[in-house]
Amino acid sequence: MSAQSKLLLPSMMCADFGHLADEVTALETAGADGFHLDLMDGTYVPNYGMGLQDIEWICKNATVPCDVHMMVENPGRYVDKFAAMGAKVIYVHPEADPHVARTLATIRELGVEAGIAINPGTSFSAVEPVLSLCDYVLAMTVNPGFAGQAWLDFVNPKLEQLVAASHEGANHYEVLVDGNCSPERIAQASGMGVRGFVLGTAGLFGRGDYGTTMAALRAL
Ligand code: S6P
Ligand code: MG
Repeated sequence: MSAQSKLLLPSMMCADFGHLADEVTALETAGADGFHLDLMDGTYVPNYGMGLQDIEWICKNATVPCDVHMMVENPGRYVDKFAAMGAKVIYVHPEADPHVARTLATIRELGVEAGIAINPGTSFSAVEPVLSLCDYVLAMTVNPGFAGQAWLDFVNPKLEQLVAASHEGANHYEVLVDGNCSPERIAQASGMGVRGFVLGTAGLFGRGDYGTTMAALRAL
């Protein structure tokens, strides 16, 4: 696998919104490589979050890059909003977008890195045609919409396929995982060549000091 260090990305829907500014500072001090910001429309996934104002505030005030994970129908309608907010990466779900190739191209034209987020039930072959349009691939190991779910083991072979194809032919993307990134799962997926991890309740929040926790995850 790559000798590059892991990307550790706290999922801010799991943060304490009563102290958002303090959370951002504490996580940056603890060594976060970026922030993962989830957008949910109550239609594509059965949940709502995060507020546009929250996403904008974090994008504009964080000193590390921000990724926006759009769990919404027809995400192409809104990518310009997140580009204007300063997102470094925008992820869209191909399952939610009838013209995902166009949306990925638009994201890049807006000067943002493009990514797809892939549901557990979506196969490697279903996304293979658009992989060359991606800078990042976010493999979901839980069904999107909620924190605190169990890792779905049937996704593991797809992680290996995505890593194997990541620098083949016209492809140049990094593979990240979203969902139940516990220390054990991070160790397992790192061994497969997965580069980055979205940290929610399984790996970071509610587990004591952020710095100690993140240092332990980085050392795995
Ligand atoms: C929800 C979202 C995720 C969660 C993250 C929570 O589907 O896309 O980013 O915030 O998966 O992590 P955990 O460790 O609670 O499963
Ligand atoms: Mg997410």
